[in-house]
Amino acid sequence: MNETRTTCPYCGVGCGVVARVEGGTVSVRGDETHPANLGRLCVKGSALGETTGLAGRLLHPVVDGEETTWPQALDVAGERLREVIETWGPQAVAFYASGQLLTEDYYAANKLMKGFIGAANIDTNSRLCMSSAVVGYKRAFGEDIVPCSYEDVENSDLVVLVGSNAAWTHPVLYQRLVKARQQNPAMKVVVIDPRKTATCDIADLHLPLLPGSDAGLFVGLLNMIQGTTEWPLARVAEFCGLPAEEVGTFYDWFMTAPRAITLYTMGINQSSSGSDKCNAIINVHLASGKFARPGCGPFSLTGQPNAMGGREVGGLANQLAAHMNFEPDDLSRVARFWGTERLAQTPGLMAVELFDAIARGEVKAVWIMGTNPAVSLPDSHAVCQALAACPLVIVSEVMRDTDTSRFAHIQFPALGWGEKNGTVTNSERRISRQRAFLPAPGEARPDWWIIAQVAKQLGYAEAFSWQHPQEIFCEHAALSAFENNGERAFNLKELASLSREEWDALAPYQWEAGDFPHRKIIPVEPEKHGATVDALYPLLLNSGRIRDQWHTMTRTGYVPRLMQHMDEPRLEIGAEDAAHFALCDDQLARVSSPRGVMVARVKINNGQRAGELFTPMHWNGCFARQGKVNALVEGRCDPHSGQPESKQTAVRVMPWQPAWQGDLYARELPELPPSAYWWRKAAQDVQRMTVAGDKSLLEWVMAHCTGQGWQLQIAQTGERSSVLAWQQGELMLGFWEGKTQPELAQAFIEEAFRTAPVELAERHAILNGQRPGERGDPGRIICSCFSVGENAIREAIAEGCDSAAALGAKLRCGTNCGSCVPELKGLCKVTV
Ligand SMILES: Nc1nc2c(c(=O)[nH]1)N[C@H]1C(S)=C(S)[C@@H](COP(=O)(O)OP(=O)(O)OC[C@H]3O[C@@H](n4cnc5c(=O)[nH]c(N)nc54)[C@H](O)[C@@H]3O)O[C@H]1N2
Ligand SMILES: Nc1nc2c(c(=O)[nH]1)N[C@H]1C(S)=C(S)[C@@H](COP(=O)(O)OP(=O)(O)OC[C@H]3O[C@@H](n4cnc5c(=O)[nH]c(N)nc54)[C@H](O)[C@@H]3O)O[C@H]1N2
Ligand code: SF4
Ligand SMILES: [Mo]
Repeated sequence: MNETRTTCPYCGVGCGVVARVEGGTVSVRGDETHPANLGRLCVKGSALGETTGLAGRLLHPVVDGEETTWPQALDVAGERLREVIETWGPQAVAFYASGQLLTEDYYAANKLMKGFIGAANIDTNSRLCMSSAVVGYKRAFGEDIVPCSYEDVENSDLVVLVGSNAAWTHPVLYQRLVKARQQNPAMKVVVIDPRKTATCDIADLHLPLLPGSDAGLFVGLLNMIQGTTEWPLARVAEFCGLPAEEVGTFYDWFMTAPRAITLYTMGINQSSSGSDKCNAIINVHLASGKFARPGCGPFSLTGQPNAMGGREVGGLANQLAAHMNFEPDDLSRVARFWGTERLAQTPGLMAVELFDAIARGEVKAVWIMGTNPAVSLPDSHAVCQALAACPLVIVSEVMRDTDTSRFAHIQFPALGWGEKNGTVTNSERRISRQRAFLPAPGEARPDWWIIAQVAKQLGYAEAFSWQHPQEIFCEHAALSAFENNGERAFNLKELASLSREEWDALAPYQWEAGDFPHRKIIPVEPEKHGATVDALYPLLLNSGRIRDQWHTMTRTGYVPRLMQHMDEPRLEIGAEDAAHFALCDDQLARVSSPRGVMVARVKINNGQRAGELFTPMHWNGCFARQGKVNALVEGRCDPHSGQPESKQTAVRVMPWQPAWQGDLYARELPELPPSAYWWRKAAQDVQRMTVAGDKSLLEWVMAHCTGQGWQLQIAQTGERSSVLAWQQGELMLGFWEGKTQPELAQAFIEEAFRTAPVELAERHAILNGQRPGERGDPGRIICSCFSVGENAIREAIAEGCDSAAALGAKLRCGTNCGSCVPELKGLCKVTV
């Protein structure tokens, strides 16, 4: 049977996926045999089949905007890189890589940069993600070792989630927790997050602490464990803005629970004192003995599918390779192993520094692989300016058009998920295979191959002569074991001599964490965030993830099913703040900081603390005009880890009432005039944008359609206008605008684009945007798995369904991946 066992390319849970190709369509299901998920998948994982199409893919090398051949592109890349190195030295070159590369790709990039180009300027998007966690572990254990497994989460008495919205970001692990808690009623769950998130759904206690104040909470707990008095309850309560009783309850639970585990992610790491916060968490586990035994420990969850693999190969600028550092013995060992005399001797530039160095003209060539820094780095206007001024920008990508690739001089087409072949390591140190089950499209090539080819161009053919990823993996494993007499826990000796067949068949493999011979409590002086809130910028903007999108949306943003839950950047704000700043639900607002501005639609949410806003990190220049939160975020970093404080930015907010708003559907989206704001939305078999502006778009749309030779059909009633453009009975474009957002029957309109010719009688209804005699709008889609909208859910509640389970029985919502269950419960509460 045509089935392949592989691994999900999204979050660090690292679920096993069984992919099946039948007649050109890909379907997936959870792999029952994979220890990370035992058959489960979340919404994103189960929609993987819908992301394997080739629309928008980069399928050929591109040099200076022109498609070209591989030999030509490699020649040019080699020549231009050589010129920079010869003129300016190796420090003028940098790689910016990604926790989404496979271990083999990552190893190759690290070896080329540090080992042969001879500078350590290779950093990765993991700097923005878990570099603080790495510093925390290294300071505490002497090595970057995650001391927990998923089973520990299930077998604990107290599960503390800090700065983690796992219900949406590590959904399958969260579902394992939900189940474990059902089976063990004595288990308690504490969620520590300024916002009330979907993760709070199962919380026995939610501590909505002041942003950035987590270290105070954990230092206070350490004080209690150690019996010292510097941080008594009252001081902690004040520092964290929490009621003392609630802090006391948390401390009691922690002290008395036989086993406790703390899961932490971006609310901790993405902070100007993130490393200290990680140690504050690790400290309480070390001091209480809730460590290195089942159900216990400080568990930093990795975000990306291979963030951990990146740490293993040494993909950060301040690591060497295989858990070795820039120290004399390590340097000598790695140089001998790689057979190089050019090994970089000192750490390189970290992400934010790296882009500053590009801006200053010190780094003259940057090769970006598997990440989209024009969107995801803080202060993105400055990042874009740096890229625009950089003499050589090379981008390895799967997509043709991204915010970053718009600056590329050379674009290398990489193989994507389902096509590439290698390994990834998940949050619990488990190495799994990503296997190819689709043919390589166009001229796309594996990232490791591209790196090896460029290495050859630079004269290092011998060290990069691999023919297959298994050879790279075995070399990496051998390096981890090389002269390793037990001083490095990371040791893949057992895997170093796998044959190609054995590597290909490799079952999920968890490496041993060891017994932590070095355990150090690191003194922490709690600090808050570094953002300055004042009269001009009175609010704190928090940013993070939504349930169904992945990062900069290059893969998830084009899938209709994954856009249903939230199809525009929303600005979440509490009701009182909304009233104070004259904002209504669903209205547009401008949010600005001294760095930049974004436009988002207001969503009143009383889960937000007063003075605080939340908006997704995902939207960018391919999906909206001014929807990018990092335009506002400052590049303020942790001094030890270099990780930016992406979670706290001082901003102000103003309502924006555009003169008109509308929806545009077209077979191909036109480029709108600069006066128009737009949000690109995934739709079935047609392109869609919501638009708004101070000047009506009607005339512009009509002129555009006439210019194409299409026939127009126009309606204007009161403040509403609509235009349909026809070509031989086929609908080419539809545009609806009004003072407020027109309500349209989306499915009906999509269907019209699939029908040819459209009956004359139907056309009037289409012009109205409504299916005759039917209520058009299903409401916001809550359950993405079964496309169940809010309207149907509210109706069912009105008819007597009073729980998520009852809704599931009637409408199926929430019965597959379970991610929407918190929202279903929320609707039951509100509506009843
Ligand atoms: N759906 C989806 N899942 C993903 C991803 C995705 O793009 N989409 N990306 C993956 C990646 S790479 C990562 S790194 C993970 C991230 O996973 P998470 O860290 O769970 O996700 P975020 O939404 O970035 O942030 C988590 C929470 O931190 C809270 N927070 C903000 N400030 C503070 C604070 O001062 N203290 C505390 N305690 N909390 C605070 C925010 O309110 C937010 O709810 O998700 C992974 N999973
Ligand atoms: N304000 C704010 N900013 C943030 C965050 C936040 O919470 N708030 N979170 C930060 C975090 S934790 C992270 S991890 C980053 C994520 O930010 P990015 O890494 O910039 O986001 P992605 O969209 O995952 O970028 C991956 C790119 O690689 C491409 N790609 C996919 N597969 C392959 C492949 O096999 N090979 C190659 N060569 N390319 C491929 C994709 O099309 C995409 O363009 O964002 C960070 N930025
Ligand atoms: S939980 Fe993470 S790894 Fe598992 S299916 Fe969802 S996105 Fe993929
Ligand atoms: Mo991340």
